[in-house]
Amino acid sequence: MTKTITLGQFIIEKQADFPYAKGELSRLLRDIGIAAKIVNREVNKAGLVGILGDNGTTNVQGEGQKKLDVYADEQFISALRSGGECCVVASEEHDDCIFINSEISQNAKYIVCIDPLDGSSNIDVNVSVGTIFSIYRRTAVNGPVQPSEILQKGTQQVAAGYVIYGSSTMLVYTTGKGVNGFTLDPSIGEFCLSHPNMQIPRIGTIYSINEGNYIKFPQGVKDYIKYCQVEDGATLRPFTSRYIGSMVADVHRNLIKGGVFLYPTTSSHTQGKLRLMYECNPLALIIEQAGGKATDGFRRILEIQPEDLHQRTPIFIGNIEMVEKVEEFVQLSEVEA
Ligand code: P6P
Repeated sequence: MTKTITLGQFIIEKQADFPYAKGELSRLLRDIGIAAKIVNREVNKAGLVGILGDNGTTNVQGEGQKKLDVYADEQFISALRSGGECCVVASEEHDDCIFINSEISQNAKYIVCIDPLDGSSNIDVNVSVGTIFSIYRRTAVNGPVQPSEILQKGTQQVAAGYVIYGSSTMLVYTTGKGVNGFTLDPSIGEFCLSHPNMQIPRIGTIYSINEGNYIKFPQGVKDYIKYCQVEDGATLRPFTSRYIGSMVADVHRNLIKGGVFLYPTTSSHTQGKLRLMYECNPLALIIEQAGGKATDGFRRILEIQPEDLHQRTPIFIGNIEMVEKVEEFVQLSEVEA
């Protein structure tokens, strides 16, 4: 019988990885874990209480907000506000950053970018949804937080993670020293270590893309999709197509089984659809830490210098070998264009 290690115990044990840490990051991760359990409770009973359906409002993206979108956003912001370790929250659900100017947060040194409930269009049909978070340290020692402190490259993240509300609820995170996964045990209300030191399989045979957009894709992506479908035993093709439409779920599956997730530019999303700060950067850090790769077809996602809080980027993320094959097609078609 292996010893049960809870998320809280694990965070404290790993605190030694950061000799100068005084526990603030540990407490911040704990606060996020608590909010995740509260959101999980509502997601799991969404069909039973009046929390399904539209909220009748739209977010900064102009997307209709689901009641659970708003609920999740409120819960994570409340946990970060009361935890005292976070000075700014940038949420998908808000146009501008939320500055936390409370007495307990006056010396807070962390900035959190969050997508409180990603894939929420799937909620009403009982498909996995997720929370994605990214944590940066302030670059100034004190004084009001400047925009440059918020728009940091993904390489500057001190931690990143996601929660997937699926057949079980898992919290997966990294502080730059490997990736660990925790499964929520409802009988004790704790996230317990279930996937230590996660590594993406070196070989992948799953490609994940919304092929309904095929005619809108760049030629290189079209060529890659056809490459996946060609019979070639030596390269394990044809690959399997799997697309959930919830980025956390698609990336999590590939982390476990191997594969590549693609959300390229399209004629209707000329910069890509997925957001850099609170979707692509955190998932890119996790996948890189798990031995994979994440690019926009030309550049490492984590090296993109953000210009705007809600900016979008194309993303190809998964096994190194599969991502590099996508890059090959994308870059070749650029040269030929
Ligand atoms: P499409 C969900 O709305 C989301 O932001 C991601 O979770 C998901 O990967 C993507 O959009 C799905 O987009 O255009 O395929 O419906």
